[in-house]
Amino acid sequence: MGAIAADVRRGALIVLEGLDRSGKSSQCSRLTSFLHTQGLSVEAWRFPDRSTPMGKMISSYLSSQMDLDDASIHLLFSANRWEKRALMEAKLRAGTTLVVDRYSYSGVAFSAAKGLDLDWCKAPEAGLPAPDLVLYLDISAEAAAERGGYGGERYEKVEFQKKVEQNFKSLQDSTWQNIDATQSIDTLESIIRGAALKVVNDCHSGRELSHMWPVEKSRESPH
Ligand code: NYM
Ligand code: MG
Repeated sequence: MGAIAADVRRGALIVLEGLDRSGKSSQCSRLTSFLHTQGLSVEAWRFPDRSTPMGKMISSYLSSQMDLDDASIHLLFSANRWEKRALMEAKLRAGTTLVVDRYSYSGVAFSAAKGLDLDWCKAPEAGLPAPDLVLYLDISAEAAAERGGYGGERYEKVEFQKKVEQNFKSLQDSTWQNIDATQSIDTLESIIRGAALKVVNDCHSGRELSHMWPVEKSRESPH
């Protein structure tokens, strides 16, 4: 075998996606604690990462303190992932599993819901580390809205979220697992644990880190 062992037992990139109020944040913290109890090196991340200067601009845009051109804020969300790329890759290759609350799929689904071209929205994401597993917490926009209402940020409106939902569904690829998010929190947690352990194991066994966008199974067909 080769002498380069850098990718041996690398961590997994696990992303949770879904509409606002779909339960992603709770499940991300539950999953992170669980993986930690399994003796794994794991960190919880989220996008947008509001702690950086770019993230602070995004945050003021979301709270409507600042207006930005639709294309421009789209690129800013993407740049907020790119500024974390080197660190993400370094952590993964060093064996840390990352549990990430939203990623490129949110980036495309929300911006395209404003009318921007879907393929144009995907372009700046190409080359970022690709998730090994995307857990999509599937809930209708109406059911999500009934969960104690929205927080008042931009995009938190049923009509808009319906478009986001359609876009999410058109972005599904072979790394996705759809999970009915209307199930109980504990049921969801156990489904998510199982899926996560499996992918962590795959990554430990040599599954290579790939980059956005994952090749869709249908496009691999010889026809
Ligand atoms: N959002 C999130 C985007 O529009 N583009 C992106 O690239 C990402 C990561 O930001 N309504 C939207 C989705 C959410 C909002 O996210 C804030 P959160 O998870 O509610 O903090
Ligand atoms: Mg939100």
